[in-house]
Amino acid sequence: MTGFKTISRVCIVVMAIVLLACTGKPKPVAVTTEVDYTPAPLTFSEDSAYNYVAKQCSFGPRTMNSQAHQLCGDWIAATFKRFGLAVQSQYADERLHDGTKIRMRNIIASYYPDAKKRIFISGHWDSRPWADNDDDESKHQTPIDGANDGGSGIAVMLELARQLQIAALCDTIAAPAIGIDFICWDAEDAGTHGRFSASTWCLGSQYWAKHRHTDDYAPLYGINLDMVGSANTVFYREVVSMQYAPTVVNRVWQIARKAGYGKYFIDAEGAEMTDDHVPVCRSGIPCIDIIGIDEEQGTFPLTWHTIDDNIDNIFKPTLKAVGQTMLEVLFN
Ligand code: AHN
Ligand code: ZN
Repeated sequence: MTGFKTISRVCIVVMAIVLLACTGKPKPVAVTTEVDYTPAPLTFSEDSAYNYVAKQCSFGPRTMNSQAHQLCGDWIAATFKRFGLAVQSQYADERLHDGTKIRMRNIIASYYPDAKKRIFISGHWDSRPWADNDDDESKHQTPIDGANDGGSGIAVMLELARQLQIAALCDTIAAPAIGIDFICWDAEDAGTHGRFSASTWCLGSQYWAKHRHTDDYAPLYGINLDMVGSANTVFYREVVSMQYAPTVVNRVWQIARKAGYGKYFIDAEGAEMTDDHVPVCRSGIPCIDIIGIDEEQGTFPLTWHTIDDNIDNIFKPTLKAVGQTMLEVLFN
């Protein structure tokens, strides 16, 4: 009897802790060292970014080995080139967890390629081949457009590149004096479809972490963007980012707040993510992950890995909040 009581009491305590952990608001974190901040001399266009999402979706789902994937990759590379950046593609042969042979293509676009002092912004450009989180089970084998999951991060990077070209061409604007690389990861989103296995995700960034696109590449830090274009979306200070790059997280979140986007960039710790920043951090470059979370559910955005992750569910104010914050970071 006593034994049973003890066990049930332990169970209740454990359940209470689990419940608290699940339902409790994320832990607030203390804001450390203040950062200097001067508003950027340029305005990020959320309309332009939105159009870049739409364009990517127009090719069809950018799943590995598809024609849409190849054509969209060519368009991404050509667009960065059109904005005056030096573009290279890193190809590699790999296999998905189900054995499918794939040809990966990481696309790297460099602003001020000769600068020694550099940072990078990244995001994945492939889209998931299965809508396996859709309520409708008949859709679980259908590829997704990945407007938010994939498309949004690339769209923000393209618009940043366009803004950098404006800065470079405009006499009255001092363009950033650091090198900036935009890294488009491939094969992020074809991970386990069933039992979760971290190593089956983020194949492009895993490959790059072992084979950087230039031998002596040593950026100060990286910022990865993932699902930055849905409605009701906020960003928490992600666990791995806080472990490997706390000063970068602090800097970005503070700049966001000063630029007026504090309601998107929440000063609280979020969950630990399996994402493209992880292999980068483990390879010795501090990298943070700005990853969208549904503000009410505390989960991934509601269209995540569903067929509803399409252009109709892209929300310009979220693109603006992230894009303008990145522009402020580049100019500060
Ligand atoms: C997982 O889904 C396991 N991790 C988040 C990485 C991701 C997938 N981002 C977008 N899709
Ligand atoms: Zn995904």
